[in-house]
Amino acid sequence: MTITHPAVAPAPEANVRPAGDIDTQVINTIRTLAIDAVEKADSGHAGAPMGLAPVAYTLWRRFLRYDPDHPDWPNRDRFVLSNGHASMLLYALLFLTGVKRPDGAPAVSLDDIKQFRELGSVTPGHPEYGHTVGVETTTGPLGQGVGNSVGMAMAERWLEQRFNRPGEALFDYRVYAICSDGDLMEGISGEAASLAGHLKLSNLCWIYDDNSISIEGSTNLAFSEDVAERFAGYGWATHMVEDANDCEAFARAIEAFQATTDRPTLILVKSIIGYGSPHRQGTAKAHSDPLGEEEVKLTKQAYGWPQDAQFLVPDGVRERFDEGFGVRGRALRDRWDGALGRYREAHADLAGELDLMWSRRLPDGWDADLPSFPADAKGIATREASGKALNAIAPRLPWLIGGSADLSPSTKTHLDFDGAGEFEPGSYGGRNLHFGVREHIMGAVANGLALSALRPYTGTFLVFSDYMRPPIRLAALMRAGAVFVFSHDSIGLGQDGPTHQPIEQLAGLRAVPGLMLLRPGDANETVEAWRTILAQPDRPACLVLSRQALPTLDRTKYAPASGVARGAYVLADALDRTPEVILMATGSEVSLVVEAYERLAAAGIAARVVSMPSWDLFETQDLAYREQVLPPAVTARVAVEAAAPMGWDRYAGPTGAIIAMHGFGASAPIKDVMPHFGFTADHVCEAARAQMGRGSTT
Ligand SMILES: Cc1ncc(C[n+]2csc(CCOP(=O)(O)OP(=O)(O)O)c2C)c(N)n1
Ligand SMILES: [Mg+2]
Repeated sequence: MTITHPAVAPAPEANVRPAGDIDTQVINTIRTLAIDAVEKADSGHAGAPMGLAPVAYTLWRRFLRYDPDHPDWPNRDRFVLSNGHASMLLYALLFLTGVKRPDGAPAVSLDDIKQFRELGSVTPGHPEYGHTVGVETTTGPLGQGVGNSVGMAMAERWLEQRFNRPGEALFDYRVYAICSDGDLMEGISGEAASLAGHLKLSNLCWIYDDNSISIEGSTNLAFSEDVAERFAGYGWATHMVEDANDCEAFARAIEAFQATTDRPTLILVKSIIGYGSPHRQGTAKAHSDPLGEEEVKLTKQAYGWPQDAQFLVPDGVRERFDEGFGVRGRALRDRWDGALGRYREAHADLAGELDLMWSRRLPDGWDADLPSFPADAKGIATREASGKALNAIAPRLPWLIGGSADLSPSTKTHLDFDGAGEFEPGSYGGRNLHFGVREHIMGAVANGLALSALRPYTGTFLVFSDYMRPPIRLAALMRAGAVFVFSHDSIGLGQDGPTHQPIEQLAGLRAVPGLMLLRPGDANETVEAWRTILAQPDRPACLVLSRQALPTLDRTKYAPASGVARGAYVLADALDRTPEVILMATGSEVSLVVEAYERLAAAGIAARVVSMPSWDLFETQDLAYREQVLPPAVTARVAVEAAAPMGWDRYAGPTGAIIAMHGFGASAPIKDVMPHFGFTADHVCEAARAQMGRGSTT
C-alpha cells in the first residue's frame, strides 16, 4: 500500500465522497480531524499530524498489539507520542480505533475532538497520562517521552525475565515512540539513546519525524548532525524511510525492527510538515498556526476531500481500522487471558505478585524487616540508614528496583542482598540499575518504570536534582510513584564546596505540586520516611539525606519517629507548660535544635522542638493537628534549616527567626562550615532568647 497525493489535486465537487482508497481515506481522516480541531480551538499543532498520519496509521493498523476494549492490558505494546504537541494525532487514533474507558464509553469521542483544548475536555493541548484513557505518558516537554520509552522498555525486559516461564510468555510487548526534531535536539534524548543502546533494548523502536522544520524555521539553523550516524554510534539499528507517505517502506522498516534482537531501532521518516497545505506545507508556519478558512479548503481540496465538510469521518473508515488493529488486538488479548489463567494455576505465587503490582498494593509484611536504631550520640548518616531500610524492604518487595547516576557508594542505593542482581545488557532480571552519569534520563526512566507498575527509585546528590527536575515535575503531574533519593543534602557535605552544596533545591522541590519531600532528622526518621513513601503508590517522593553522621535520638526520651507520617510532629516538649518558644528544623538541623532545647530547658526555658521532615505531608493534616503542633498563640519561633530560607516564614510567622543560608556555601571541613554559617546550638539558643524578648539575635 503506497499512499501518494499530488500537492494539489483537481478540485472535487464540494461535499462529495472523499477521494482515494479506504486506507487513503483513513489517513486523510486523521489529517482533517487534526486540521478541524485546531481550527475550532484556534490553537494547536496540526502540521505534525498531517505529515505523520500515514506512519501512525500503518503502525497502529498493521503492527501495534493493543486491545481497544482493554487499554490497560498489561502485555499491550506501548505507544508514546514524544512530540506531545502533535496530540491531535493521538486523539484521532484513540477515536478512530474505538479505544474504550473502563466504563465502556469511548476514551475519545468525536465530540471530545470538537472540544480540543477546552476546559475539562479529555483532549487537552498535550497528552496527559491519567486524564485521557490510552495516553501512556504525559508528553509535551520535548525529550521526556523518548526518555520514558526507555524506562518502559526496561520494565518489559525485567518483567519478562522475572515472570515468563518456558512456554508461558506473559510479557513480550514492544515499545514504540514517535519523536520529532525537537526531541532529538534535547540532551535527554542523547542520554536515553546512549543508555538504551548500551542495554541493547531490542524491544524499543523510535520513529523520527524527520521533517527538517522546527519553530524558528529550518532545522539547519541549529541542527546539522547526521542523526542516523549518531544513533549507529549509540549502537542502534537505523532505517531510513524516504517518504512518510510510502506506507510499504515504513512497514518494511517496522518488520526489520521486529526481526532485530540485539539492539534498539531508530526509523528516520522523511516527512513534510503540514502535508497537503499548498501554502504552508514544509514551512515553520505549518508547525502550529491554524491554517485559516481559505487554506483549510485548499488543503482539503488537495486531499480530494469535501472542502466544506468538518470533522468528517467517512463511512467505513473506523471499520477499516478495526479490521486490522481491533481484530488483532482482541484476539491477542484473549489468548493472553487464557495464558494468564494457566499461569495462575502453575505459578500461584508469581501470579499473586502480578496482581499486587497491577493493583498497586504492597505484599503483606513488606516492612517487617525494617530496622530500629538504638539511641547513639555519634549516630549514623541518614543515607546509611536509608541504605539499610531499602535493603530491608527490597527482598520483600520484588518490584522495587532502582539505581543511581554513578553514585550508589555515596547514595547507599545499591541492593546488596543475595540474588538482588544487576540489570545488564542481555541479562535483565537484576534489581540494581546503572544509569551512568545521566541524571536526566534516570528521572525519565524512573517514570517509565513507574508507569509500568514497578516501584522505581533513583539516587544522586541533592544538588544534581537540578539535572532531573523535568522528570520529577512530570512524575508529580502524572502521579507516578517514583522515589527520588538525594544524599549530600546541605553544606554539611563539607569540603566539596559550594558547587556541590545545595541551597535552593529544597525550596524548588517543595514548590512542585503533589510531590512529597522528606528530609528525615535521624536514622529512625529515615526508616519511617521509607515506610511513609512506599505506602503511597501514586505519589512521587524525594527522600533527602545527609552525608554526615547525625545523632540517633533517644526515642524513649523524645517522641517516636512514627510522627514522620504526619509531616511534622512534636519531638520534645516543655513538659507541663505551654511552650515559650518553638524550635523547628528538618534533617541534620533537628539534632542541633534538640541540643539547644536541652540547654534552654536547663536554664528553665520551656521550649518545644518540632521536627518537620515533610512540609507537604504536614499541610495535608487537619487544622486541629497543625495547631496542636504549632499553637498560633506561641509566636516566639525559631526555624533552622541549612538551605535557602524561602518558605520558612510560613511556619516561623512574621516575627519568627529563620536561621538559614543566604548565599552559597564554602569548601571546608564540616566542623568549620556549619558554625561559619551560624548552625550552632549557641546561635539557636540566642535566637530563641531573642524571640522571647530575653536577649538579642546576632
Ligand atoms: C523542552 C521543550 N522546549 C521547548 C518546547 C516548545 N516547543 C514545542 S514544539 C518545538 C519544536 C518544534 O519542532 P519539532 O520538534 O521538529 O516539531 P515539528 O514542528 O516538526 O512538529 C518547541 C521548541 C517544548 N515543548 N519542550
Ligand atoms: Mg520538525
